[in-house]
Amino acid sequence: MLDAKAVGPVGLVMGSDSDWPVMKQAADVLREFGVAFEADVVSAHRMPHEMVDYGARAAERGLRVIIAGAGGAAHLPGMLASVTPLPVIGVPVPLKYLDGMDSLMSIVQMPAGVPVATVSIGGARNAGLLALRILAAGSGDEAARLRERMTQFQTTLKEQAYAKGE
Ligand code: RP5
Repeated sequence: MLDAKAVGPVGLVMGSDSDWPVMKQAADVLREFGVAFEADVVSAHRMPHEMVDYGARAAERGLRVIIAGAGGAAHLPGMLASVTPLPVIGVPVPLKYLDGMDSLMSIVQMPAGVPVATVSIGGARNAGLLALRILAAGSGDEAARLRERMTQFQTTLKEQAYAKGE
C-alpha cells in the first residue's frame, strides 16, 4: 500500500494485479504525455479499510485525479468517489463471464451526488486521456503544456483516420 506523498498527480488503482494488462493502457498514455502517476492494488472487497484510507488521503497526498479499474462486482471506483473530493474515472475491466457488462453496470449506475466518470469496457487508455484533460483544464504552466500536447495528439488522431484508407 502506498503511504508517502504521491509521486504524481494521478492515482492509478485496481482491484487486483490481474487487472494490470487492461489498466496498463492508462499508464502507457500517462507516460506518453510525461505525467507522473502512482499505481497500486486497492481492493474494495479484500482490503476495504486500506481502500477507504487511500481515498480519504488522496487529496492531501497530492493526487488530483484517480483512475480506478475493477472487474465483476466493481465497487472500487464508486467507493473511492464516496470518500474523496477528487474526480474519479472508472474503468470496467472485462472478466471471463458476462463480457464486462457486470463491471460496467457496477461502475456506471452511481447514485446522485457521487459521480464517477465511467469509460468503456476495457477503456483504460481513454481513462488516461480523460485524466490528462482534467489536469489540462487547470491553471499554470503544466496545465498549459498539457493543453498544447493534447492538441498535438488530436492532430495525430486525424492523420490516423485518413491513414486507414490508404
Ligand atoms: C475484482 O475481481 C478485480 O478487480 C478483478 O478484476 C477481479 C478478479 O480478481 P482476481 O481473482 O484475479 O484477483 O475485484
